[in-house]
Amino acid sequence: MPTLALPPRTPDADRRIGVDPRLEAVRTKVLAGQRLSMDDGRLLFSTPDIYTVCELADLVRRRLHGDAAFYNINRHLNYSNVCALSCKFCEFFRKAGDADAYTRDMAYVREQAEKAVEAGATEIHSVGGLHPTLPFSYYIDLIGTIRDTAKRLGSDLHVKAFTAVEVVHLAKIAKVYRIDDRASGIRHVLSKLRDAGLGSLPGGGAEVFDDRIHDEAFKGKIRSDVWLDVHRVAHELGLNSNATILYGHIEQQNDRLVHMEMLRRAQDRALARLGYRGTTHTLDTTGDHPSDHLGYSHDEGAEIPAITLTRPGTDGHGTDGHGTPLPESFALDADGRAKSGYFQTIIPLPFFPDGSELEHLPGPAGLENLRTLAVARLMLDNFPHVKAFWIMQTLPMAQLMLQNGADDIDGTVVWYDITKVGGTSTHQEVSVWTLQKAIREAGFTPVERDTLYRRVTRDGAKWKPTTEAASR
Ligand code: V47
Repeated sequence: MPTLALPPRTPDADRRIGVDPRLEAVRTKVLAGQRLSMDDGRLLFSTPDIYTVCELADLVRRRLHGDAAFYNINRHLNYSNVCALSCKFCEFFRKAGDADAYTRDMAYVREQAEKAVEAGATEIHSVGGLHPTLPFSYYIDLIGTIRDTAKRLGSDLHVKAFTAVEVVHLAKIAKVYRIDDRASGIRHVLSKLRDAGLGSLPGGGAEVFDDRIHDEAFKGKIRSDVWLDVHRVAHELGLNSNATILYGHIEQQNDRLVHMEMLRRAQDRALARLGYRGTTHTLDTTGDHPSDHLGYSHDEGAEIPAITLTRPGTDGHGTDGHGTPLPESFALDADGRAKSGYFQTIIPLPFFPDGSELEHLPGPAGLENLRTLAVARLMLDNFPHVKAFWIMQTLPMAQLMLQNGADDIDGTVVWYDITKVGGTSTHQEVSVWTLQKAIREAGFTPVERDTLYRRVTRDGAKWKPTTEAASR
């Protein structure tokens, strides 16, 4: 029998909704571009005044991106659903020998890459289960096949592939993973993948950074400290990455805030590594978990620079043609290339219980989704982008989210196996026209981006990124 508790109702949910005067202090900070504390975050989650929360998130979003809203033309390629793990929340995994287990060969990968190029895609997003027997060379071939196919057809495809848990699995397969020095094994594998043509890491597998919840719902998956290590090493190697948060299952709202704080801190470090300076800031851990939950136990409470991208004055200069800012941290280096090695976007993922072992849970609904995204925009002041992944949020909800903190809705996708919203089909494709229409209807200007958020100019299926600057 399930023993997991339902998430609590939003406190004060019965009260009539008016302007919450307690949010004035948060507004003052947001207007001044100051970093919000964990207590501010708790208020943003608990106040009945969701309108003000959303208004503030929209203010920050517009400060960064004006009326631009990003989408891309992409394809998801799940190379295998065979997985050594059996996470309770996952409906995707199969065991080898199951009737619907699959592992794609290179002929299939080539065919998908050809179709992607024909459709004008700029990106292939490829993840899969932790396959127990595929050799490391398979993953190198996967990347090489996609890249070579695109090149042969006179185009380019960015390969965004492998969540942190897969990277650790690959290090184990390649026999370079050592518990007492995990960074070197991770670095070895990521260097090989990068040399083969890997362009960036997707944000999956983070779930929620709490060891207790991890052990309950995601047992066997890497914990937060390892997930953060993988992304840190990727950043050190110059690979950008994304981050997700999976919410609305057995976690509490405070767990989401701890997750955001840990990501914010990791991003401070990534940006500092790239040479950007912030204001000195002591981590606010009041009432949170013990230090090991924060992933960086060795410097708990230490002063670290807070690098805030959302302060006033980021607007109105260095514009991208839409009167919107290019924060200094995304300026070009001496070679005219965008500096790389940081988190690009946070992607809040609402939990879908259907088909998983947690099917008895209700999953989050609309307002909770909207609020979580808005809080992410406000707390993650050093993340340039917030993505409303339309596949999981639905397109109408993604439109609302554009008005409440999000600046990106992801792409054309085509096949998506991990969750199936409102049905059983993995074919979940929208046309560029539909994405643009949704963005326009929400009051924004659609901007096609590549994986690294550079604006795309194109002539039919042929495309190239703008060379002058990364788009924040
Ligand atoms: O890591 C799995 C989540 C993630 C369920 O980086 C579920 O641009 C809800 O990370 N209900 C994979 N979520 C998806 C992902 C992603 C998606 C789009 C763009 C990017 C990016 C990354 O999906 C997994 C897990 O957290 N997930 N099962 C479920 N039942």
